Amino acid sequence: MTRTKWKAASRAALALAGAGALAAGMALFATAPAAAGTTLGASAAEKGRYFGTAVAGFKLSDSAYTTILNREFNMVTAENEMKMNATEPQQGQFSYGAADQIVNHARSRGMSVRGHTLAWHSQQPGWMESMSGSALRSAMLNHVTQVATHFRGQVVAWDVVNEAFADGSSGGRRDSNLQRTGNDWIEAAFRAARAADPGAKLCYNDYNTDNWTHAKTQGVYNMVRDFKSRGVPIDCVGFQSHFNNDSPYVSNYRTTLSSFAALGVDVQITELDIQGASAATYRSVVEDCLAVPRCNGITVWGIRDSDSWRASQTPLLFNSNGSKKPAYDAVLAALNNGTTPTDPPTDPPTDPPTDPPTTPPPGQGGCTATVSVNQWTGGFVATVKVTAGSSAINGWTVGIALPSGATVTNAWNANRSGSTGSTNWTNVAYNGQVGAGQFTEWGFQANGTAGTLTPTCSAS
Ligand code: 9MR
Repeated sequence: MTRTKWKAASRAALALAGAGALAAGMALFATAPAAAGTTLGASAAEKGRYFGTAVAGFKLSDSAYTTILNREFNMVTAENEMKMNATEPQQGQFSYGAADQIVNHARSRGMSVRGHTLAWHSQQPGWMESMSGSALRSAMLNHVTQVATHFRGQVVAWDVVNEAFADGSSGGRRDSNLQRTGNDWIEAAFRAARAADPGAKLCYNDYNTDNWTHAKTQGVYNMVRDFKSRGVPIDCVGFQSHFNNDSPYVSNYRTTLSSFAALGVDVQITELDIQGASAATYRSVVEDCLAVPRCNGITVWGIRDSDSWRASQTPLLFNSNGSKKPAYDAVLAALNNGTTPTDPPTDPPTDPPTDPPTTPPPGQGGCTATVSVNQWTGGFVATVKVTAGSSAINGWTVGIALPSGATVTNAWNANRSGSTGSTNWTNVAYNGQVGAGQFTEWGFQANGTAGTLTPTCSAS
């Protein structure tokens, strides 16, 4: 909690105490600031974000590795196991064992999963590398459909298309067998992914798109703007953010993140590593994400330096022996916002609640819930945003009355009671703690018609 937030929380607590409404949980809150998170995942969750890592399936038998993974992270990306060559090694023969192992490891421990990746010019299976034209287009779309269907409901976001733009000054597409099937291959992939898993956020993911002035960044930006204007189903943009001496962190990174977010997409830092692991640079990256409300999470590309694809650059948060590096401390502090010199511009208003004294607000500063619906004939996906009020909350309950004929079939990032009529939803382990003014998102899929949904929210 920042000093500003703590002051606001104290004032709110005192106001309520004066009204004789001191709840048991509030007594704790009034005497000490809410504990800062002590792990990356918990601290990110307090800011309504996640903190993830790439996981290599064969390392899940290494207990030093899984100890850190299970303790620190609440989002997982399969480093290689969901790529096209891993999931469809022979055309039409799908192989999910290695990916399922990672997904099960993560989800059974309350972590979420980012899917990486459905369509890419690299790491294609041999049979696909030698294909072209309409046969390749069909094979690619079938791959997207099959894989997204297999993981439907288990993956919160997909890198639908990876690295489709060219390096250098052109700002255009990269040449590849997929690109040669027609410029619309990317939007075709997104439409197939949406149809197969309407509940997953669909992202475009790339590297060297961090510098706002680079042609490649502008090329991706123009594509996303075009997709949004034409209704192509894109929800998010992933910035790999592999920073090194040739492609360093730049101070306009925050401008890049906020400019993309202004197009109406979420932004995520998907493969972060920094040559030499400068603590100051890691801190800047985290601060930049926290300053952009739609930057909803950060994933580092591996746990220990020895796990990195660029191990000799020692770019990660843990030494090869598993100990925390100074960069780890900087990231945790930035997430907790404890030592940052200035508060990020997203701080909520500091006024105490204005409820009349006879109506104690729920929880501490309470919460609000809003819902957005993506309706199609016969079904819909509802994305629900829970925003904490003037104080941090430790848990939330959302009530949603569904119209007759609507039946929930699937949900993510929330526990559910009821699937028709009055439904009640509570936080899962990793998204109950939401900082003052911050938010977390979850959702569900249902048959039928949503109509107008009016959620209620109460905090604990
Ligand atoms: O870290 C991955 C490494 O184990 C693989 O050998 C490599 C093969 O292409 O892919 C690495 O991950 C890449 C990711 O999938 C996409 N962005 C760049 C990553 C680093 O190369």
